[in-house]
Amino acid sequence: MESSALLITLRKPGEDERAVFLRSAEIRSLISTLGLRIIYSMEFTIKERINTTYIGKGQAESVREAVLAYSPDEVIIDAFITPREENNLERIFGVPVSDREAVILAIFFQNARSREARLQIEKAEAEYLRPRLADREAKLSQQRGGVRGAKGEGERKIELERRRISERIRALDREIKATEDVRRTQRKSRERSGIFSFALLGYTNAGKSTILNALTGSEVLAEDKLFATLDTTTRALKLPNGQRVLLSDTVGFISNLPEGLVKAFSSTLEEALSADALIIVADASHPDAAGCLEETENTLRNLGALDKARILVINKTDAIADDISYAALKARKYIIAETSMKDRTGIDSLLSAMMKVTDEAFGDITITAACSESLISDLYHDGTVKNIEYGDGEITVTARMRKEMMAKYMGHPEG
Ligand SMILES: Nc1nc2c(ncn2[C@@H]2O[C@H](COP(=O)(O)OP(=O)(O)OP(=O)(O)O)[C@@H](O)[C@H]2O)c(=O)[nH]1
Ligand SMILES: [Mg+2]
Repeated sequence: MESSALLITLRKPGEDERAVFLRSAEIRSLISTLGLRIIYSMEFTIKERINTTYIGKGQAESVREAVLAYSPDEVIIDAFITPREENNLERIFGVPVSDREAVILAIFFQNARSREARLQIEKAEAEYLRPRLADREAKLSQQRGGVRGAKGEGERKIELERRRISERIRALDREIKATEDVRRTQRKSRERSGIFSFALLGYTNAGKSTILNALTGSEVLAEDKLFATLDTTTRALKLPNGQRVLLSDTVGFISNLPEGLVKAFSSTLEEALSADALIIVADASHPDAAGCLEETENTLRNLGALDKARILVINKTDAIADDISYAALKARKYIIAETSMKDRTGIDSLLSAMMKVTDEAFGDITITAACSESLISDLYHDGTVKNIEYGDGEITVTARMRKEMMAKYMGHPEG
């Protein structure tokens, strides 16, 4: 049977209705991605965070009454609460309490398929749990009152448990590092190959995996679920002008992604961010498409990745939700392609945008030299040879290569 939850959403006094609505819609879709049914929801206005319970005493009391009336399996509060607040609320409500971080962690856990994603999420979860155990320990020692020195049975158990978690985190770190090393080596060899690479990035559920699949004929899992993708997948494709490029799909963004998860998935993202150019996907069917794009841009800016060549794909144009948001997307200073993967429209404009970006990064170079000169073999290595003419002991080669590779040929005849 599906589990049920009582949802608590919060607002600040005088807060904009739209912001409250959007936040509520987001936590609801996170909860439904988890497969939980919301049987009752309550919204509280919070002037200031109340020490030890986050929400006010009267508010907590009314939640307790609702819990008695509706018997949810748990209470979810759309906030980041401290372990201590969580404990206190659990005591008042009599059922487990989860915050926004716990919900997102649970989704990541549910969706982790690869070994690396599983290791990363296990680490994030262990780190989430560790201070929570510490707090339970503090509570126990309070209960022990004035007795100092001798440790209670419960406390010893928690200490053991904490040590076990710390050891597990260290072991996970080692395993994660090993998988990262493998990936880094693969990435290095891809980079050495000189093939131009694009990374698909954007808010979760925007359609990144669907676009990867459509462009490369892959079958990466794409579904109407938040955080369906947790790994970076890279595929090759040939643009209509014959240029071979790589395309990577990766984990999506969301507003207020818990710090632990950002850290856990930073190496996965790092791989995507090493691409030569970004394809940022916006979801026109999202009621706050422009806000989601801003969130994505801010995240990328913080990661130092917003100065690369970039394309904005406005996807799901078959289901535009908000005209103002849509207009705000179109006003962005990007190379823009509008697509509907559902109607299969706009794929050509995306491919054209990709060719425009690669055209800017590549150029043709022609070199005439003796056949035996190493420059000629370098040319084969650094670029794609387009034309060869044989002369008297000489050879004239035209190759297409990245502009930044051309420097060493400059100054050479016809170089
Ligand atoms: N209506 C409509 N739905 C689309 C379109 N493109 C993708 N979708 C649907 O949107 C949902 C999410 O697509 P994904 O490709 O999984 O999105 P994603 O960006 O990879 O999402 P995460 O991996 O969860 O971050 C799926 O149900 C797709 O079928 C589109 O153009 N129009
Ligand atoms: Mg995906």
